[in-house]
Amino acid sequence: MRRADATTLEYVTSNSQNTRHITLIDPAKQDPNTAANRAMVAVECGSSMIFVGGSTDTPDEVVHATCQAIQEAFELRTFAASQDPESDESQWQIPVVLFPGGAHALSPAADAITFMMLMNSNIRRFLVGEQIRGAPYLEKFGVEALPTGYLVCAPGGRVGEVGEAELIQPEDSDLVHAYALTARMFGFKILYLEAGSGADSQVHPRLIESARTVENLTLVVGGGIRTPEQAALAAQAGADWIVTGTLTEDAADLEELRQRISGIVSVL
Ligand code: 1GP
Repeated sequence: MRRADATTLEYVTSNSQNTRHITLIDPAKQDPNTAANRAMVAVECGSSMIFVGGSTDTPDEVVHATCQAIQEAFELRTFAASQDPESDESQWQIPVVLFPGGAHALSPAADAITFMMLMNSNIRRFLVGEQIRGAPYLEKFGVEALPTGYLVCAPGGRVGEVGEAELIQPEDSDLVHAYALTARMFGFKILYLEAGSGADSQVHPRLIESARTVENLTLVVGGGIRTPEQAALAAQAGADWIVTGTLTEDAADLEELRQRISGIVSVL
């Protein structure tokens, strides 16, 4: 649930001294109740946003049930915190944001959506086609669009394959800079540098540094980040936000998840 006094875009693009952390929850990978428990642990450990999405073929109902379960859990925690003078209810005013694989994976229970153009895709569908299908739905249900340029970097993983992305290679710093400028000139507020979920290497810091030189663009970096050292590398290179997903999915239990997310957040 988002704060009442700011849009999600204001929250995402606001200046923060530290790099902030996003926990990505793929609705295809657990039931809604487990997703809500994981999201609560993530927020307790310092995640500042929840992304819901990832897989390419998850139906609306599953995405919606997951968003609803997380929102209800956060509302209950906000209420509980409001009754306790020791607690800070704003801790639970954390946006739940769709990170869709396409126009099928939407939910009116989300606060916002990363409304993305996969900028280095060779397929029209990922440049503008899915967006045209999704836009009327988002308008109807009042889901806030976060204008995002999405750029898949090597190794790229499944999103690189499905999206037929011309992968950005570690040495392509001029190219990533040109993409970042293009994103800003299109009016995108966010640039998401993606290495692919579960990637065996993260986005090269050189690419993050190059994108960072373009002003007025909030940088989100994800894919293949599993350790505090990797998170620190991305943060030092200039990421405003770091996304982790697989880290949450393959934690054996909530205690292990707590340790993993706390470890990442502690170095940001
Ligand atoms: C995927 O960037 C995200 O879109 C997260 O990747 O699953 O590797 O953390 P991981």
